[in-house]
Amino acid sequence: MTRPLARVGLPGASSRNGVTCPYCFASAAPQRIPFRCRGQAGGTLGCAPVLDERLAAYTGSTAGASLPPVFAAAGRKGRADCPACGRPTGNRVCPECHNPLPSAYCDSPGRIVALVGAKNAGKSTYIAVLLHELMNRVGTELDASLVACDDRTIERYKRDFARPLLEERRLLPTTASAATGPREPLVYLLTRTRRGRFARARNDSLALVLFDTAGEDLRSREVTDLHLRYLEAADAIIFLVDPLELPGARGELSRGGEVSRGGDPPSPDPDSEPLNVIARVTEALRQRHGTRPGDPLPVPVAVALTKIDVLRPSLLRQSALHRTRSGTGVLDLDDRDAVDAQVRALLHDWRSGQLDTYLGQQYADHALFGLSALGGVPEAGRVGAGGVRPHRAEDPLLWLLYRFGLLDGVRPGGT
Ligand SMILES: Nc1nc2c(ncn2[C@@H]2O[C@H](COP(=O)(O)OP(=O)(O)O)[C@@H](O)[C@H]2O)c(=O)[nH]1
Ligand SMILES: [Mg+2]
Ligand SMILES: [Zn+2]
Ligand SMILES: [Zn+2]
Repeated sequence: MTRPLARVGLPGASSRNGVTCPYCFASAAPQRIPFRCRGQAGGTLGCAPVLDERLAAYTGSTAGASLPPVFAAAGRKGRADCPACGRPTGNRVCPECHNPLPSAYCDSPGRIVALVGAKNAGKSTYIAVLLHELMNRVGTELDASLVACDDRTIERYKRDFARPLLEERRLLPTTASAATGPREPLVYLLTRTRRGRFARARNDSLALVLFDTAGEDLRSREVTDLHLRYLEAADAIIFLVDPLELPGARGELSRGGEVSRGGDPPSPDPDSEPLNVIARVTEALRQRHGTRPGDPLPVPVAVALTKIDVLRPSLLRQSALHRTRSGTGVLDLDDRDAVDAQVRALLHDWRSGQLDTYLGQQYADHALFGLSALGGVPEAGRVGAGGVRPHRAEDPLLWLLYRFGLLDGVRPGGT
């Protein structure tokens, strides 16, 4: 059913003592992370830019790779003086690929969230909408900032995600295969300020590393090692499932849902079946964790049914999925349980209970979600008339924040 993955011999990838680079997934001991001179930023007389060959090799282009030099130094409190110009800097970079490593990330490493799903599951749309929600409504609610870690992420988010979908309301083009498409992830740092019991504010950070990769690519030999390393390095997974791909779900579609499929036959490719995609990811994770096949993996997995707007209204009425999330700045655990139970019931009704069973066997902790990134059925390649109106898109991330101790859980029912 699943095919064995080529073993990726990346020294250090399995070590969790160091900082894992969210770009190339190399691991470095915190004291061995080099610095980049601040150069002439802020009108100081620092070093002039030079071509950074490691960064150019990573991005595959010399554009944007002329930067002040990188130097190794022990540093003190995350700062060091450039040996060439003497100016202090706090900018740190990955020793392998020279991409920036934000200091908040170096201080609290080990929280890489990976997003996975078969082709057409709704990944690109979800990335566009989730990031927008985090930068706006949800970010405000959580007292959290979402900051791109590099300029390429800012540009690509605008050009490939936000502008077409959110401004021009066009559906996003199908993601190119990893063999030809962009091989770089979008990298963000989500930082949340929390006030502790003794009123001391503390910032906690999480790296959101989003590869817009088709799950099918994971099977093929031409896929870059990078994608396997990505999965191996993940500390949490958001797994997106298109309910229209589940065998028993078709009867539950509202008419609009059927129209939106455009009469497409279901995908004949067994590699894009949700269970097979998650099984390939599971194998990659096992490589890193070195667990025995019978032992559950410690990585939390959020499994979300996307496009729930296509389900018949009668199915959603009075359901937990249909409600809007309650609570602000906290995770409502009663609501979480209700949604989890409802999605589990749907999976079983749709002859997809195996997916739930498999996850329960393989992972110590998995949670089920239902969401809609668009909030309505698209028509003729465009977002529906009401615009993009996400429903519960942030839920999987809130749960992961809760699991990482960045968000409190409450039971309004009081149990
Ligand atoms: N009804 C509905 N359709 C969606 C939603 N999100 C995505 N889609 C549809 O699913 C298609 C594939 O989405 P996309 O994000 O490109 O999937 P990817 O291949 O996983 O990146 C889109 O073109 C839309 O037609 C949603 O929230 N609701
Ligand atoms: Mg895509
Ligand atoms: Zn790196
Ligand atoms: Zn310098």
